[in-house]
Amino acid sequence: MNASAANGPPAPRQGDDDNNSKRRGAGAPGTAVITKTKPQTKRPNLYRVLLLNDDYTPMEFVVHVLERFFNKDHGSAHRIMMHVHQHGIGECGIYTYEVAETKVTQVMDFARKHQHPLQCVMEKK
Ligand code: TYC
Repeated sequence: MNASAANGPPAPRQGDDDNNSKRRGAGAPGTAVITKTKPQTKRPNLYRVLLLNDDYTPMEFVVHVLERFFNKDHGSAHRIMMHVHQHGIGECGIYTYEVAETKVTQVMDFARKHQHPLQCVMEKK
């Protein structure tokens, strides 16, 4: 058995050109920086914000919520409210995670403040 096999590779000596770690960075002879070729446009995860039906929240309150927090015009807000009323659940909008979370919190806080049981949730698309 030779010395290298028993003890691992020999430690590089100061001034030993090819094994000197001080010369291993970009720009050292015989090295190159690998250039990324992948486009840096990653699509964000998107989340649906949904309203749930209940028997107590007034229809006009739900329409107001859709206008106020989801920027719907009165006609669109009324149509979405009626969809939720008839089908039990409906989509208010699609947003990135933090925006969706903020909408849900705003709607839940506003409903609680007015003592309505309206529920708003988000789900990953
Ligand atoms: N079902 C409610 C009523 O008849 C209206 C309603 C619609 C409530 C949509 C919640 O998300 C909702 N007053």
